[in-house]
Formats: sequence, structure tokens, C-alpha cells
Amino acid sequence: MKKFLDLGSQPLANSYINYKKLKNKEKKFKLTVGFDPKNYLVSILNTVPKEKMFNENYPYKSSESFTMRKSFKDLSINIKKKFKSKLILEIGSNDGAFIKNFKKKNIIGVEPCKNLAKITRKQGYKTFSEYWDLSLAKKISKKKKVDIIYSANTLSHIKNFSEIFKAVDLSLSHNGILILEDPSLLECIKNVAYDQFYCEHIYVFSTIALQKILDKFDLEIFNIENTKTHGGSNRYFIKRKSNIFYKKNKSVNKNINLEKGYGLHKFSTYKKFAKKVLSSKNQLNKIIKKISKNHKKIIGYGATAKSCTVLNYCNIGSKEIDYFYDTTSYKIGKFLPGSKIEIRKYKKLNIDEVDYVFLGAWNFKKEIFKKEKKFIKEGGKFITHIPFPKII
Ligand code: DWN
Repeated sequence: MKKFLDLGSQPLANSYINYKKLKNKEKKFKLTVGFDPKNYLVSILNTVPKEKMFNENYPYKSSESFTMRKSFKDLSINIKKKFKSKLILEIGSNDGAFIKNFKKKNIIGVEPCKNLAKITRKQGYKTFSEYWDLSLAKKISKKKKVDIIYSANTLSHIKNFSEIFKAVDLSLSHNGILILEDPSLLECIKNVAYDQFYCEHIYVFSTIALQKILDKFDLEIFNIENTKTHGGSNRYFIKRKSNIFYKKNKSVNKNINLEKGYGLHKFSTYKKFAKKVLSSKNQLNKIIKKISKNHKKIIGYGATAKSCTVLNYCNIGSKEIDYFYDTTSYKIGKFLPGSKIEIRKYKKLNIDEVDYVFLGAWNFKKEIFKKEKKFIKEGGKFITHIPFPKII
């Protein structure tokens, strides 16, 4: 693994701080990112035990944005149309944004974060509150194999993916398919979205890296959908190599060629990216300094896990950003890790209260701009660092 990026010392991205614990010392870890030239895999170099991140206090809920609810709903319509599946399993079902689009008897959720699993269980969906592994796969598929396994924004969080694919093989029916969806490395590199790297995102996958992993498990990608969610993601449709039911679609080679054309198989591409990241940090600091000098007020919008990387890497704190707005009940009243910026309950942006808004949830820019039309019309400005720091 060759290191190419150093994002400094970082707290756990989703460990929002209670007021009472604000003065306590936070645990930090070194956030560095590397590239393996043999298998093209890009990953963070120091990992944190999963139990420290994914437990009964997990704050993130997929259902919080309209964009994600719609994306899962659209996918569920397509699955019902294209595949005759009797039983679906979702690994990382979070608060049920995907599974709730199916009949309860047709879908099973797997969600190790107990607070989230509780939500879908309460709604009547069968949910296993365990980490996805061989013993769980055995338990689930004892009576009946699964026709579709879906997992969004989860594989990138699991260090030992070898166990994942063995468990998939055990539980998937002969002609069953696996659908994986994660942020695209190509979009991350193109957009200088260095905030896709934090403790939970152990990997940011490219097609060329994922195919190499799948090869070892006799699995292959037969279709790829490029989606706009989370700053540009890839939805991979995967089958057993022995399954001749599905033909390989043109999208697979198209994505591979785009990635190779951009140089995702070369270390030099990542070195260039690292230079752009440093320049992004300098530019963002310049913008914020200039605004602060003019005594204008900046707040943040969307206290994301990604914001943790940006704020801590760029040394931005409560002197620069007054507070963040967020809709997630668990985050409200707490403080962002490291930067210790307060998180307040969202209310519509008002030009009489705020001058500039840092887009923590830049991946929902379209949804947010639609919601804040009035603020924009009245001269309110946003600050984004994607693809390069600027005022909008
Ligand atoms: O992979 C992961 C992704 C899927 O979710 C996890 N490791 C953790 C989490 O990452 P994130 O926090 O960077 O995700 P989001 O989806 O960019 O977070 C959006 C945040 O912004 C949420 O806290 C909700 C909030 N929000 C808001 O307050 N108003 C979002 C929208 C759209 C809004 O209008």
C-alpha cells in the first residue's frame, strides 16, 4: 500500500459531542490514504474497530433526505420490474429507507446499529441486529436462499470483505444477484472530494478494484448504473460467473475505460490528487478568512461525517463557523467532533440572520438549493469546497 494523502489527526467522524463532555479530550487517529498498485484498491491506512463506530448510538439516518428516499424508491421499482425475486436481503438496512418499499414478507434487513434496527423492527420488518458474517448468513439461509442481496454505502465500511463475499455465496440462490452501491472513486478524485475519506470509509471503490476482489470469489459485474447520490456513486449488479442468465452489459467496459482513461490504475494520479487537496485547503481557508475579516456570519448546513474531515483538516472551528443546521434529531444540541461547532435544529435560512452558508452536505446541493430558494433570491450565499472552494 503506497501512501499518497495525509489528512492529519482526526476524531471519529460520527462521534458528536454532548455539551457536558465538550471539555473532555477526544480520541483521535491518523487519517492517511493509500493506493495498492497490485489490486488498484484505495483505502485509509489506519482503521478503527467496527464496534467503536457502528453501535447502538449510530446517528446517521438514510431517510433524512428526500434525494435518498427517492433513490431507494426508484431502485425498488426497478427491482420489482426486472427481477422476479421472492426474497431480498439488505446488508446495512439503516432506518429502512430501502426495505420499506417492499412487502414485509419479501425482505430481511441486517443492521448492526441497534438503535436503527429497532426502527425497522418496530415497523414490522424482520431485522437482524448483527454484523454481516458467515454465521449470520448460515442462520438466515438455513430454510430458504435469498434471490437478491442489496447493500448501499456499507461494503466501503467493512475491512474484511473476504468474509462478506463468502457469506453472500452461502446465502444467495443459484441465479441470485448481488447489488452493491458505494461512492465512486472516479467521482471522488475528479471532484477533489477528499472528505469521502474518514474512519468509516475504509475503502472508496473503483470498478477496476472491485472486479479484482470479486474475481477471487467467482463473482463478476454484469451491469453498472452511475448514480448521482453521495456525490456520484456506482451501483454494481453482480452475479456468479457460472450464471449465464444475465449478459454483461456495455456499461461495465465503459466504466473500466473511463477509470483507466483517468489513470485510476496509476499511483501518479493519486499524487496529483493529493496536491489538489492541499490547494483546496488553502483556498477554502482564504475564502473563510476574507469573510470573517468583513465581520459576516457563516453557518454550516448538514453536519455530515464528511464535514468532520474538512473542518479538522482545514483547522476550521467555532471561531469561523457559528453553528451548523441539521435535521437529524440525534445530532441536534451536540457539537461536531474535533471542530466543536454547535449543531442546531434546522430552520429555513434567513438573510437577516445569516450571510454565508458552508455546504457540509454538498452532495445534496440540488435538494438544499430548492429548499432555500428564498434565501438565495434575497442575496444569501453558499460556500462549497467541491470541486474547488468557491462562493455560490
Ligand atoms: O457512508 C455513509 C453515508 C451514506 O452517510 C456513512 N459513513 C455516514 C453518512 O455520511 P454523511 O454524514 O457524510 O452523509 P450525508 O448523507 O451527506 O449526511 C447529510 C446530513 O445532512 C445528515 O445529517 C442530514 C443533513 N441534512 C439536513 O440537515 N438538511 C440533509 C439534507 C438533505 C437537508 O436538507
